[in-house]
Parts: sequence; C-alpha cells; structure tokens
Amino acid sequence: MTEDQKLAEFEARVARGDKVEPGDWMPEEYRKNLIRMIGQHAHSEIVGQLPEGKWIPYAPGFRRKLTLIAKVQDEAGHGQLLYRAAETLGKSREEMLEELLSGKAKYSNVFNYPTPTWADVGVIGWLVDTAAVINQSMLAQGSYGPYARAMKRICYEESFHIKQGYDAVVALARGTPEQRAMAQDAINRWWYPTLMMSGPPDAMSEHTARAMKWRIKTKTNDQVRQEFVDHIVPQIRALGLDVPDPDCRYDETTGHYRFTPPDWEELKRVVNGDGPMNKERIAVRKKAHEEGRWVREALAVKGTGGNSKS
Ligand code: BYC
Repeated sequence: MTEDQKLAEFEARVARGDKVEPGDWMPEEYRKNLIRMIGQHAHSEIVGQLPEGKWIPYAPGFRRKLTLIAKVQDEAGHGQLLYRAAETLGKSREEMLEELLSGKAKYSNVFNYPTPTWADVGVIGWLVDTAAVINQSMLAQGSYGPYARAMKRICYEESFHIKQGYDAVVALARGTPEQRAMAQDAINRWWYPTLMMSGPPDAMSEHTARAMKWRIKTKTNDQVRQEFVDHIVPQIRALGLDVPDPDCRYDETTGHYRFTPPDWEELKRVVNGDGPMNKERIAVRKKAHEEGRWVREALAVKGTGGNSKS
C-alpha cells in the first residue's frame, strides 16, 4: 500500500470508532501528538501531587490525613500508567522525565498556583478533579487503545477524589463564618485556573482540529469547559457559595451557563514557565528525582531484578 492508502485506511478505522494499538501503522503526526499529550498528562499527575501533598502533615484529623495520602498516591499511580502508555509509542520514560525537569515539557497550568489553606485541598479535589474527569471521560472514548484504557481506570479513581474534595468543602461550608470564608476564598482563587485547564479556546487551539479528526480528543476545549461550568455552578451555589463571576448565569435560550472567559495571556505565561509556583514545583521534582536515583539504580542492576544479595 502507498502512504496515502495507509493514511486513508487509518482514518477510516478511526472514524468507525476502532481502537489503534501499539504495533499498528499510524501517521507520524498522530504518534507525535499522542506522545506530547500523554507525556504532558503524565507530568501533570506527578507535579499535581505537590500542591496537595504539602498538606498531608497538616490535614485536620486522622481520617482526612489517610484519605489525602491515598489520593496523592493515586496521582503517582496515574503518572506511572500514563508514562507506560506513552512508552508504547516509542519514547522512553527517561526522555520524558528529562523534558519535564529541564522545563521543556508542559504540564497542567493548575499546578502552578499556591495552596495556602486547607480549603485549597478541598477545592482542588472538587473543582480541579471534576474538570479533569470531564476531560478524561472524553479522552476515554479516544482512538489510541492504551491511553483510552488508562483513562477509564483513572476516571474511576478521580471520581472518588471528587468526593474527597467535596466532603472537605461541605464541612467548611457548614462550619464557622471563618471556615465558609476560607472555602469561598479558595473557590475564588481556583475558578479561573480551573477554567483554563481545558485549554485555550477552540479558535486559538493549535492541535484541536487534527486531534478531533483522528479522535485523539472526542470533544473540543470549549465543549469540555462548558460541560464543566454547567455541571459545577449549580453544585457550588447549592452550598451557599458562589463563583467569582457576576456574569455567570443560566441562559434559558441555550440551556447553558454563560461565564466570563479567563485571561488567556495568563494561561500562556503559566504554561510557559512563568506562573506563581513553576520554579518551586520543578525544584521539588528535581530534588525528588535525585533522591530517588539509588532506587532506580538498584532496580536496574542486571540479572538481579533489583534483589541483589548484599
Ligand atoms: N495546561 O492546542 P491546544 C489531574 C498547551 S492532572 C498546560 O489546545 P491540546 C490531577 C498545549 O499542551 C490531569 N498546557 O492543545 C492531578 C499546547 O502546547 P504544546 C491533567 C496547556 O493538546 C493531580 C498548547 O497549550 N489533564 O487531573 O489539543 C492532582 C496549545 O493548546 C493547557 C491532562 O493533562 C493547560 N491547561 O489540548 C489533581 C489531560 N492547555 O504541546 C488532579 C490531557 C493547553 O503545543 N491533555 N496547553 O507546546 C489534554 O486533554 C489536552 O492536552 C489539553 C490541551 C485539553 C490540556
């Protein structure tokens, strides 16, 4: 078959909803785009442990501490699954990690903001994980088998994370006026970064059109963002809290909530390394990477399976 025929057959398969598997022929651009996106996703899970992980020693009470430890561990597991999925496309984990640590690879904008109060942990679990699950449920319908299957597993776990975050915010919303104010303040700070999480608007998005054609994504950035807003605004208001957008209201004619778009220049700055916490996040990751070197070296010892007699 000529390259054109292979491409036509590939596109017909993808359009039918068939899954593409690691050994299958695929256009080079499809492979590259998936490596880029899955790699960024893996990095987001790994860096995403840091803002909440910081709160493990201070979590209010034993039960919340245990749940938070489990959540943060889950994120590490998601990172592992995703690096593995990206490796099936021919890029090694070491190369991907090197790109993260050198600042070359992007990761989700949201993890470059600080978490000054306990309410941030609740709001990340509730709002950020809700936005993540809406996005990942559409990625679970995507064309690349290993990524779509990883998404299914990850969505189950993230759905539990949403409950953990929601439960923490409910406790604050029903608490003292100071606790309610803390919850509201966290929502105010996370609202726009969470809206940015779904990516730039479709009209500005470089990759969306091709990603939709090849079913790498099955919904556009704007569709995912609107779904998030429609889902979360009534939930926030039901707790007597609100979003920091006076123009956010239900539009009877469209059946959707209207909202003020975030500052897209801020998204650009933050994903390109100039957010409030980028430098600290990468510095912490580098330190953890160095401190874990001996474990990687021990596991790599030939023929011992990491179990050498000493
Ligand atoms: N943050 O053409 P576009 C989690 C980049 S972690 C950073 O629309 P695309 C959790 C984009 O990469 C879950 N960068 O791109 C973990 C591209 O840059 P390059 C995180 C962003 O790929 C721990 C450029 O901007 N989820 O849930 O079609 C604790 C142009 O954008 C962002 C994922 O990673 C952003 N928000 O669409 C708690 C999902 N937006 O590569 C929770 C997987 C855009 O050309 N990724 N960029 O230099 C995706 O679904 C898609 O990549 C995006 C962007 C929707 C994010």
